[in-house]
Amino acid sequence: MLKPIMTISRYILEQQIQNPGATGRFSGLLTTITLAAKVIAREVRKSGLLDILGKTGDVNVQGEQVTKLDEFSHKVIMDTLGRSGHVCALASEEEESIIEIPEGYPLGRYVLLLDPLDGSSNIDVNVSVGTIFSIHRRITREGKGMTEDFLQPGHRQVGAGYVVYGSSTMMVYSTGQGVHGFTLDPEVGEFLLSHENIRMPEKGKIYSINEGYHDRWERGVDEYIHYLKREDKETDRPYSSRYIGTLVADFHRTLLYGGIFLYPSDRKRPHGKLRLLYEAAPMAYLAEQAGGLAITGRERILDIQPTSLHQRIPLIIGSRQDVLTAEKFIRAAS
Ligand code: P6P
Repeated sequence: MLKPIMTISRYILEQQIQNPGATGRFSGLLTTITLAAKVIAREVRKSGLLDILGKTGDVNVQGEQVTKLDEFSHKVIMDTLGRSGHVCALASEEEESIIEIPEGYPLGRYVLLLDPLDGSSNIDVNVSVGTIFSIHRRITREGKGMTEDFLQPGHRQVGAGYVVYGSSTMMVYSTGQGVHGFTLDPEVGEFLLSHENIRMPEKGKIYSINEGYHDRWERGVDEYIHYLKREDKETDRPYSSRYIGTLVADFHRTLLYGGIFLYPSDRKRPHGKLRLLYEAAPMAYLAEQAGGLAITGRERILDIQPTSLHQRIPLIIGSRQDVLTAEKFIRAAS
């Protein structure tokens, strides 16, 4: 029996129909993001065959080596979304300041924040990478978007999602009505609904953290990770350890299988490594929409009032019970 074919474009429209006040602009923005994702997916899939692997020799605002695929993904998104008429400005991990819409193009009522290619250092060894996006309604009244349109707490996002370029290409997003996953069928050239209403398990059996930084961890994190490693049948311990080193891939596994991902603050990085606006906040939005939690270790990610575009934040995210246990260890030790 053939499953009904539900494309992401049709799903977005069906969600819009359920929202009587919708104008279709937000649907248009989401659909344009799927176009950019398809173009990036095509290049990622062929990257081993094209002169698109490796580094450009440039360093981005984060002080990180820019890969050719970073640059390509950034350009694709700027070209498609920048001229879509849906946004009044964009912000990208690859650019120091916000990106204005080219002269002559209409300004939309949303702003879009992106990590165009998360985990790009993994691309040369064929490990999953991803694109992360976050959407806010503009707060300035008119004209070009301003930085203040971007510095909004995560709970005000109107949409967020990611694309994971792995064994298959999947797009996962939420607009506040649950979390839904779509798998790209390259022959059809469409993202097809494959995971409707994803719910994160209440508790998992996998923890994900870069153990190489063990000596830098604060005591509460150290004690929590040791707790997960101790044998205890009652509480399903020890947990398994999985760490891919690409946030999108580590989060995608946590979303589907449950468990916990941690990139905590440590002695070397008192604010952690991950960026609040276009990494932690969109993932926190998805986690909570799927029944999970996301904290810094002491406060809810979605409550944080951003102070700068590229600010870093500690991230502890995953199954509700696991995140609450981690928070208990961290609070008890501080
Ligand atoms: P580390 C990739 O560079 C990234 O920004 C995230 O995708 C990932 O979770 C993290 O950094 C990995 O950092 O320090 O463990 O290599």
